Amino acid sequence: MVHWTAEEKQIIQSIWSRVDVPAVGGDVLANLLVVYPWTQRFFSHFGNLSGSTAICGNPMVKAHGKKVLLSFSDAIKDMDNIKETFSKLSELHCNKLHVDPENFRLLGDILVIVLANDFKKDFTPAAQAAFQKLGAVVAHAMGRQYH
Ligand code: HNI
Repeated sequence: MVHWTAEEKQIIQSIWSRVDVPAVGGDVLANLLVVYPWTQRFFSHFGNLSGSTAICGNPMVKAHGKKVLLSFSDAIKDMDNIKETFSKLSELHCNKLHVDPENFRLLGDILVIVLANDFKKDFTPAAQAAFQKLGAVVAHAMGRQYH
């Protein structure tokens, strides 16, 4: 089981309490689609994804990004049970959506970049390390039902 120090939990929870989940979720997914364009193939039913302006303004991208980030909120509420929190979603992404688990790691990295940009100096090196770890733990949990 992953061990979280009291400090890591505190840093993550205090930053997260200030995160605008719908806005950051939209930004994270939009950035993923712009920076790693091969991820667009999973979202061809989302309408216009031709270029960064279209992606960033696409309401389906915003709505879906919010959904994804709400799962991170669930993980943060119960940091010692992240595997269980993601077991159904892992199954869905493996069996139905066929998303390569490497993409989960990319999404976690983008989340760190978006938070660093939003929080500036408040996103300390310790906060960066804690969120990097959270991204890795979530990616691992999301990849668990793959076979
Ligand atoms: Ni993901 C649906 C959470 C990464 C492609 N995804 C969801 C849903 C949640 C979710 C929640 C909605 C499920 C439902 O409707 O029951 N996704 C997460 C989380 C991560 C993640 C927590 C990362 C850690 N998903 C990704 C990545 C991709 C991805 C990296 C592709 C590159 N997800 C999808 C697709 C759907 C999806 C595709 C279905 C979208 C739809 O509405 O058609």
